Amino acid sequence: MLSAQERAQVAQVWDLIAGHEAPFGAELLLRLFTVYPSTKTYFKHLGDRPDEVQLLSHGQRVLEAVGVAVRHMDNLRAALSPLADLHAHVLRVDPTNFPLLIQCFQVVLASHLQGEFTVEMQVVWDKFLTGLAVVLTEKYH
Ligand code: ZNH
Repeated sequence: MLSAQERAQVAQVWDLIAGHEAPFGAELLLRLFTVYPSTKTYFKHLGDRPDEVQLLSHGQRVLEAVGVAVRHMDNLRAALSPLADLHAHVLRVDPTNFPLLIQCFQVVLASHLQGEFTVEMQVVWDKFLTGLAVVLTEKYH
């Protein structure tokens, strides 16, 4: 899916995020829930306005999973199989929500990394996250 050079570029950006999974993840969720309120329907147990602690804790889990994906770019399907089962069979998250999360993730990256998140980096991250979403949503049928 990604060339060796593209994988290296994905990893290069990840190195800037690693260690900051909770705050980056919390901002990702805050943007997702605010810009696309329909996504909150999957998180009813967090209440109408998830608090900072909830955002940090779930945000960290989501970003840690992205970190796992970065480390297993050559074997995404196997590495994320349990998570794909969870989203398809237990959570039943509609696949249309994934592009919304990807969109918010890119805004978080651009706003924090600024010049380091170049156009070229956005291209490879879009490809990488789309591939990740494909794996997480392919067990629905
Ligand atoms: Zn998800 C959960 C990741 C997307 C919704 N997630 C989850 C987790 C993780 C994740 C890691 C945890 C698991 C356990 O615990 O075991 N996600 C993820 C990723 C992505 C996602 C990586 C992409 C890329 N999700 C998503 C979307 C949605 C969701 C789009 C909707 C909107 N998730 C979800 C939910 C949950 C999860 C609802 C559960 C939560 C709780 O439990 O609290």
